[in-house]
Amino acid sequence: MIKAKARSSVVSTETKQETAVEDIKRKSNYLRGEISRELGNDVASVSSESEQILKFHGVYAQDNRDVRRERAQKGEALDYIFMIRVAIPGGRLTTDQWLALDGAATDVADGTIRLTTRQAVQFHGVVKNGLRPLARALDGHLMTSFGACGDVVRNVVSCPELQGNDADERLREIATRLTRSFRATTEAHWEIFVNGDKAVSREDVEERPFYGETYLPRKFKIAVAHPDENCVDVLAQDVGLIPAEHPEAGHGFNLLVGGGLGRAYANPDTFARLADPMTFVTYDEIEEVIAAVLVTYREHGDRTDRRRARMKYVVADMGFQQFRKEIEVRLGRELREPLALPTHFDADDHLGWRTRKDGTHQVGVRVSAGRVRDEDGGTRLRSALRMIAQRHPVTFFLTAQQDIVISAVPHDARNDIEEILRSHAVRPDGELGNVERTALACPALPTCGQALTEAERRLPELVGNIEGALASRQLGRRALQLRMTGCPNGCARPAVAEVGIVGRTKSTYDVFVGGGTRGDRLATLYREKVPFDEIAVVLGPLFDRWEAEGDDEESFGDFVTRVGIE
Ligand code: SRM
Ligand code: SF4
Repeated sequence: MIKAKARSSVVSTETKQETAVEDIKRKSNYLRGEISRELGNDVASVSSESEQILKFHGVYAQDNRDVRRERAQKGEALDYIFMIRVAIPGGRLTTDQWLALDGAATDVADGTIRLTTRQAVQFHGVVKNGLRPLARALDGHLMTSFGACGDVVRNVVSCPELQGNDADERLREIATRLTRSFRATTEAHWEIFVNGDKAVSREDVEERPFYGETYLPRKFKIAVAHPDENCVDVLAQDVGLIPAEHPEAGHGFNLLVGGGLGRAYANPDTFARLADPMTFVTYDEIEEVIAAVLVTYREHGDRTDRRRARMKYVVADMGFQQFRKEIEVRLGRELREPLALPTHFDADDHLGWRTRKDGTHQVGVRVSAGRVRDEDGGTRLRSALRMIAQRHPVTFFLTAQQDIVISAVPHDARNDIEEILRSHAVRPDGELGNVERTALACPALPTCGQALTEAERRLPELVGNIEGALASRQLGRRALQLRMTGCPNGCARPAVAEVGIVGRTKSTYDVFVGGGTRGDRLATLYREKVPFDEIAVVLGPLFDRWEAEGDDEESFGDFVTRVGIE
């Protein structure tokens, strides 16, 4: 059990009332609540209390927003569906696990597998009586949705190159290790979803000290970057870890705290924030220091306003130096100074064929907006991945760019995998457009209850418009990082993108520019409330200047930051 002392040097004077969610958590008997009973009834939806607790189990209550109006006009109830997010530490999957996910997509979901920006997997369109069979299928293949959502440490993200690293087992296993160390210990999920209802009233569970009966004020995100590249957006995390070697302490990690990208229009006191480097930790110290961060967050996070409950606000409100001191008080010792951050940190897209040090091969495959499916008359990626998993004992890595890397490919399997991809119309990376290659979009409509606008469904069109605008200016060969979301929660991380398109009203978007592939700079608001069809047009003057004044090697984000935007 990880211990962190519950003492604090800062006393809160807040007397505002806690949100209703806190009471729901407290009364849930460690995440049980009434879920078991409600899963057994014949109502298509669940109560609002169960909706909150279900999130900890990786389950989101949604409705199909495409048919909302039509059903309301007919006086019909909403079309209730559930989204299930499966936590995949470091995005690593065996072929057996992939085939189980593929089967579930047909058996209980809408026929698609959605790869997320945090290397997890989502199923959409699941009906209530599909939840238990899905949980059991996952459990049977050593996977779970438990802890993929909710006010806990979420799926731990890690660069696929670290995960596939044969030289250092500690780095290879780091995401799994941190997942185990910070996963809630309640047995609720297995009782309710997997093994039956045998211990619903049990109250003697010992939960982790940094969770307790109300868990964290909000979600908490950890990512482990590669020492040389930032495909995981390590500065956007509550805790970011970058492998490094300390002159005296040896191998370990630079540990950063206080990142987060979500904002809310309704609350102007919300903002995106990049993490600050806090200290260097050795392998032996990681859990102890993160546990101290979690206890500090648990005590100081704002439980009166969920929009302002993330740890970045604790760090910002307390001040980074005071926050750091707070951790030292809890640990009872001084923290080491952090080391300098890497300078060459451009994100690797991990696409295309590469030969690994051990002589095996890997191929990174682009998955548009992370949606693995078979398109009518188009790319049949789902069938291709199924066939590869059935024929070859490779390893799959999901990336934080919503893509998939087929790794550990023996030399004699390479041709067959190439042929499978080709015959299913999966385009090789060399044929991808320069914007298409790294563009991200969140699911948004019709499943996301928070979406103001479209994102995933209109990404291909937006990519086409922007690639067209670049091509018309001799910029067609230049890469540009585009990220699009249906609201300012920022699930596809537009706040650190070269071009971030963020849903603002039902039919307009805010346009941000100036982030970049190093992920070390926040984008700036360039134009507000732009209709979809005008997005590429309003970017035109910036593209003109980039073409005329930019250096050949200068990225769009670096250029607009250097010259400033108007
Ligand atoms: Fe997210 C909420 C999808 C990564 C910030 N996110 C949601 C929900 C669950 C909507 C909801 O609360 O009802 C979305 C589900 C929609 C659907 O129909 O599937 C959703 N978020 C996603 C995913 C699937 C987007 C994707 O395109 O892949 C990503 C799943 C990650 C995972 O596997 O765990 C996803 N979300 C992110 C990220 C990026 C990241 O973590 O690297 C962010 C910004 C970073 C951050 O957390 O600051 C992000 N999501 C949010 C927020 C804003 C939280 C805040 O600070 O206020 C919300 C709103 C909320 O939690 O209430 C949110
Ligand atoms: Fe939904 Fe907004 Fe996240 Fe998109 S960014 S998935 S619209 S919460």
